Parts: sequence; C-alpha cells; structure tokens
Amino acid sequence: MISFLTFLVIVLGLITFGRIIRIFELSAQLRGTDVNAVNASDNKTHSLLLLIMGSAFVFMVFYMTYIMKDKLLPSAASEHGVAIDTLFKFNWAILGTAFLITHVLLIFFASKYYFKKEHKPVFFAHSTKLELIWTLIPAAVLSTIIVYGISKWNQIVAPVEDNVMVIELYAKQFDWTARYAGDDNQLGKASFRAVDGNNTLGIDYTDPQSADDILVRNEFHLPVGKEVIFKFHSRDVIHSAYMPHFRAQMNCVPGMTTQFHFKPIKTTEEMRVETANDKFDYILLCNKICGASHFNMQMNIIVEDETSFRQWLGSKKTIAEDLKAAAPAPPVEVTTDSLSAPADSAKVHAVTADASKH
Ligand SMILES: [Cu+2]
Repeated sequence: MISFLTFLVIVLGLITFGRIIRIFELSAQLRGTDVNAVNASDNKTHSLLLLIMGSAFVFMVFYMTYIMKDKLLPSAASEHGVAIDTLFKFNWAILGTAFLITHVLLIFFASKYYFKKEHKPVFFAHSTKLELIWTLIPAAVLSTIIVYGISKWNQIVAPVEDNVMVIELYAKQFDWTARYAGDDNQLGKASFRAVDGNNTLGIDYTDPQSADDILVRNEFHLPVGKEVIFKFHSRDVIHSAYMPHFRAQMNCVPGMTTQFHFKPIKTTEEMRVETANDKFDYILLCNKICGASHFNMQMNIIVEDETSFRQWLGSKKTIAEDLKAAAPAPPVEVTTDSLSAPADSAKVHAVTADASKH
C-alpha cells in the first residue's frame, strides 16, 4: 500500500510539474515574449548556478572520499604491501592535486567569463610558453610515477633465496587447493594427464619429492615474518589468485607456472585487534570471472606464529601417509578354489581396481 501511494505521489508530482511549465509558457505567450530566447539575466543566473553546483561537486568528491575511507582495505599485512600502499597514496596525492587545480580553474573561469554581448574574446594561435608548461609538467610527473612504480615492482618481484617455503596454489572450477612442499621444500611433479577422481591435482606419486607434500583445502596457514613463495597453477581456465590484505594478485594460467612471493607481517589475531573485528580472516579469492560459481571460489588464510604454524602443518597428513591410509588391506592368498567362486572373484577385482587408482 505504502509503495502504491509513493508511486501515486511521484506520478502526480510529475504531472503538476508539467502543468506548471505549461503555465509559464502560456503566460510568456500572452506577454508576447519568446520562452526559448536566452537573455543576459539567464546567463548570469546560470553562471551563478555553475559556481554553486561546481563547488558542491568538488567539495563532495573530497568529503565522500574522507567519510568512505573506512570502506577501503585495512593497512597492508605484508612487507611489500606497505610499499604498494605508499605508491598508491603517492598516486592519489598527485591525482587529487591535479583534480583540485583543474576543476577549480574550470569552474571559476566558466562562471566568471559567462557570455556577455559586449565582451570581446582574445584570439591567439600559439604560445610556446604555454605549450612548454602543459607538456613538461605532466611529463615530469608521469615519469616520476613510472620510475618510482617500476623500482618498487622490481624490488617486490626480486628473486628469493632458495630456502624460502614453497606453497602451490592450485585453481580449478570452482575451488582452491594449497600444496605445501613438505620437509624437502620441493613440490613433487604433477601433470594434468594424471588427474582423476582421487588425484585432483594430477600429482605424480612415483616422484619421491611428492611423498612429503601436504594438501589442504578450505583454509591454509602461513607463518608470520617468513617469506613464502607461491606457485600458481590452473587446471581449466584462467583464474586469478587474489590475496587483498597482502596486496598480492597473480593469474593462474593452465599449462604454465606463475609465481609471487611475500612476507606476512601481521598475524590474524593482530589484524582482528587492528580492525576491531573478531571475525576477521585473511582471504584468498578468485579475481577472474571464471564461471558460474566463481563467486564462491575462496579460501581462508590464517597467519600465526611459527610454532603454531608448525603444529598445524604437523597435524596434516603427507601424501605418502594419505596413500598408506587409503591403501587396500594386503591381498588374501588367492587359491584356485576361491577364483572359481563368483562372489570372491568380484572382491579380487574390486581390490585391483582400488590399487590402480594410485
Ligand atoms: Cu576462478
């Protein structure tokens, strides 16, 4: 009922507005004036309106940015993230200044020099001084941004030492699997040809380096203050591993390995205190629209101290342990008698089929 009444009020309001305009037109006709003619007083009114609306616009841009700042990501939780945030703020400072200067001038000039019949515009075809100013200043500013940005990027992606912990992030429609490289810190070989219902990452179980690898889903942990290198893979389409709080994002491309490394500097607990949100969790998201359930492709990340991390990782089974647990019971001695019995032979088949999965 309320929405119907609101709708009615809006419709009646529009009709009334239309009628009022019509009255103006008719009264102008009676007075013998042309409603479409623009006179000096109209121009003056518009110059004033432009000044008011333009100033309100510039003010609102800064005011809304200020009151909405809480909607931005919390402060960076990785070492390089701090550098990225500084770069980001540096860019915004330049953009904000350029925006303020150009818009104040634009609005002020458009308002002050509104059309007056007696005004004569000044015409000049060229000014070297002006050309130099608007070429050199933007060139210098843009060069600074680019050189600063590239030098930061080179620092961020600089090669890491050999002993840095390796974690694979494996993307497929529509979930993530993290694989820790285990004690040898080497990921075992994998190939999409080996992918099947039980081996979703296509890991080569005959590779000795696979044995101590650890697979985790839904949530993975990282030790605070330790550099971690991620190797990204995708099984099907391009996904993008996005860890916003660590200011990290990298595409996961089928058929190739991409990588990114960073050092978390704040534990989940510290971040919960900082954001005053006891439910806060770091998150890994897919940031490429990769299909119907893309929205649901995420994994929680827990950052904790080294001891808790080791404890957590220790509680997980390695691939070798998993295979052992899943391995069938030692085969029963098969006699000629048992082979001839149809029920038993079915059992033998089942055991063989199970073993062939690994
Ligand atoms: Cu995806």
